[in-house]
Amino acid sequence: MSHRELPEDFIWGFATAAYQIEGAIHEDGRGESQWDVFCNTPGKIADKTSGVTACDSYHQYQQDIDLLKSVGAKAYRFSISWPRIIPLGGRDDPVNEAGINWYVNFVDALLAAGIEPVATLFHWDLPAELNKRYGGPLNKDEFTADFVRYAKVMFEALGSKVKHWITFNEPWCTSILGYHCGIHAPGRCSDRNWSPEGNSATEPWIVGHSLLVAHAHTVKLYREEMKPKFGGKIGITLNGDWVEPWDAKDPADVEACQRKLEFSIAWFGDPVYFGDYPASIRKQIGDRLPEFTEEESALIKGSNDFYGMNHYCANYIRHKDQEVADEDDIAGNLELLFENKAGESIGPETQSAWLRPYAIGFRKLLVWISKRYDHPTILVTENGTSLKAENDLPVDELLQDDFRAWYFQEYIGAMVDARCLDGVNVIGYLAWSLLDNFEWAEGYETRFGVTYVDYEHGQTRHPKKSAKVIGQLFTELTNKA
Ligand code: GBH
Repeated sequence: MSHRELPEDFIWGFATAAYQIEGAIHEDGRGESQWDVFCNTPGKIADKTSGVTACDSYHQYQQDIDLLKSVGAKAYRFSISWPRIIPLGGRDDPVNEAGINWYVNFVDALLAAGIEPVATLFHWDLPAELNKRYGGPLNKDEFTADFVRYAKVMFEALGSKVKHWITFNEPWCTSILGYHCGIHAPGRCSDRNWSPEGNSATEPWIVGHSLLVAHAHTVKLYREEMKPKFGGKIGITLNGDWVEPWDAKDPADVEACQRKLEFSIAWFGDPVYFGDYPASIRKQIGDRLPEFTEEESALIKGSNDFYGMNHYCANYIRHKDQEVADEDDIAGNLELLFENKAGESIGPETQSAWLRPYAIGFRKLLVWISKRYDHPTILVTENGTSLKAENDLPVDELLQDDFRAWYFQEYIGAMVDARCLDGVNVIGYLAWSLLDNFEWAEGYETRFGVTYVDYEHGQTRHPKKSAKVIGQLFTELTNKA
């Protein structure tokens, strides 16, 4: 294939997540989510908001589908709210038919519009009851059994309609943000000024382990019971940013870059493709890192039909001189910086403190993943940006989001290069996000949508320039026969 073309069946579209867009948290028998609890805890969400209404997509889903159609999108990634399906969460708890029906209707509406559904089973909204009962993913066996049962219920309801399934969205975020920094639900960490409970040195590693084991058992079930009947594919979505050395001439910084990729990506990727954790993590974390039993290791190895890739930005990495890493270090004993030794910035500021665009990093990371895991099929499940102070703009200016349009042009271009020039097997791309939405601890002040959502006037939707730009780009890229 020559430069700058994508196949006609390239899966492109947009992504969202249930808690960030649905609202309607008390409707149709939905149970309590750990994010309801976290948002109700004073001091946790920047603008003191929650997902109580969000984008109201529970009611306005047809508008969402119309938006997708209007730009020509081929696919839509959404997540399923576990507490809508099994309000208390557990394997012996009642299933809520009304919750299941909502997703069945929604998927039927997507299919009627000619849009392929990509479903995520877990985008962070754990039924709150499971934390109370046994600590959620801190308890591997209970969590795995409950998650597999929930997955089975959804496979049975949607197995004939949904052909791409994602077990967990960004296990790194669940583990680190939820149990190390405590800035996401359930908000646990060692800092007693922030959380009454938690241990930042041990719990993230336990939680990550549980998620991997639950993923493996869910994939086994899908492959045994669903695949023969319906075909379809299943994988896990991992987040990961690119890295450049602070001092490219210092081998310790170059080495630290690899370590950073291993601590953020290979922590989950290596078990999924090789059956065990990277040596660098084992070395630093020692016996705080759980071990896979032989059975678990065999089960988890090879448990991706495709690699779900979320990617946003890049950092400069500088090694630390201290020999022994701090006990609560989770990055690989190094510093993340926005400037290199020469004082050059990695990319422009956005509204998100962690996000600096650096599009060539996307291409480099696609190649890195492709090499490390022997050319897996990659589905980009998220990529996007916020804009500095976008929320303060008058609406007419906000709709002209040139910066976001530029970001997507650069990043999609980098992906096309990775596919066409480097031979990376990327089969799809889902932009984050279809809508401005509840940006977790940052509330609604940070917008990631290609659609402006007017929270003050009935959550009405107004497409931004970037929506059209993405539509045009993919239409061109996929139409060159
Ligand atoms: C995605 O995560 C989420 O899947 C999505 O729900 C969210 O809305 C979207 O990004 C935009 O944020 O706080 O300095 O430790 C993105 C991956 C990785 C980005 C961790 C924030 C936090 C770094 N995230 N990162 S820090």
